[in-house]
Amino acid sequence: MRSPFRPDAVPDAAVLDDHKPLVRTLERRGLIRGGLSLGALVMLTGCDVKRPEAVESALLALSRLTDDVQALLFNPNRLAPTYPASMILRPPKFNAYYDVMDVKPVDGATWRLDLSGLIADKHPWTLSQLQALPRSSMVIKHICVEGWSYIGGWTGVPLRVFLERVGADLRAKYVAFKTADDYPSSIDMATALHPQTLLATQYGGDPLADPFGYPVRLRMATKLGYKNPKWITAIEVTNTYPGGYWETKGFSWFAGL
Ligand SMILES: Nc1nc2c(c(=O)[nH]1)N[C@H]1C(S)=C(S)[C@@H](COP(=O)(O)O)O[C@H]1N2
Ligand SMILES: [Mo]
Repeated sequence: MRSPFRPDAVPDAAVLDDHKPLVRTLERRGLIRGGLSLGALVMLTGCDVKRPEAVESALLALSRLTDDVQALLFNPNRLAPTYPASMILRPPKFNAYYDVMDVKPVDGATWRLDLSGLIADKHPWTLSQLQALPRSSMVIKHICVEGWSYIGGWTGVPLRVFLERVGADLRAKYVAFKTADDYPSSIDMATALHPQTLLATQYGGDPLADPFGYPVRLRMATKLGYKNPKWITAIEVTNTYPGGYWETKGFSWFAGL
């Protein structure tokens, strides 16, 4: 690594040409966007572009730093916009890292929610136990990075209520989720405690349909679509950065307001 912001670290035109494939790879992986020049890349990372691994790990470190700054700026009291119930789209739009035909429904009767990490009472929860907790509803916009959005109506126990109930350490940094389809995900504690963060069990007043996460999915008004895991099977409270399915592929971890 060279020290950042050294003008002599900017490579000449020939080197730039040589490394167009690197820039394209980084773009494809979502680490940089919009034809950022290689010179800018060197300025940003302080790295020798002849070592793609160094550039990539520096960009990942930079993106983690951005996550931390965004988490600091997160206002726990600011509410995302909500909409009238008449705007709820039925049925909602589907997305996953595979086709809707390949959704494997979860059996709500045998489903258990496993708990681990910094939680006092780690007993697994059944669906009826979860449904007996106080509920809250919200009509919010779902925004997917693939370029579409819809207004949806979600009901479930606020994650804060659940975390308090099981004696989670609310000073821990992360809440991590596992899902039935192997789509790990995680959020910062401030977002976990935000009033518009629900363990949703209903859409538009009905139980979630299979494609949308039955029996339980995370639904947050303050974050992009991919941060909302469906078919949750386990929750962990931890101080160790857990990452997530798209985050490991270079997408922003914070990804929210
Ligand atoms: N378990 C799981 N959760 C997931 C995904 C997934 O592939 N698996 N995709 C995410 C993405 S990219 C989006 S946009 C939303 C889509 O949720 P929806 O089908 O309810 O619109 O779910 C998110 N949660
Ligand atoms: Mo998405």
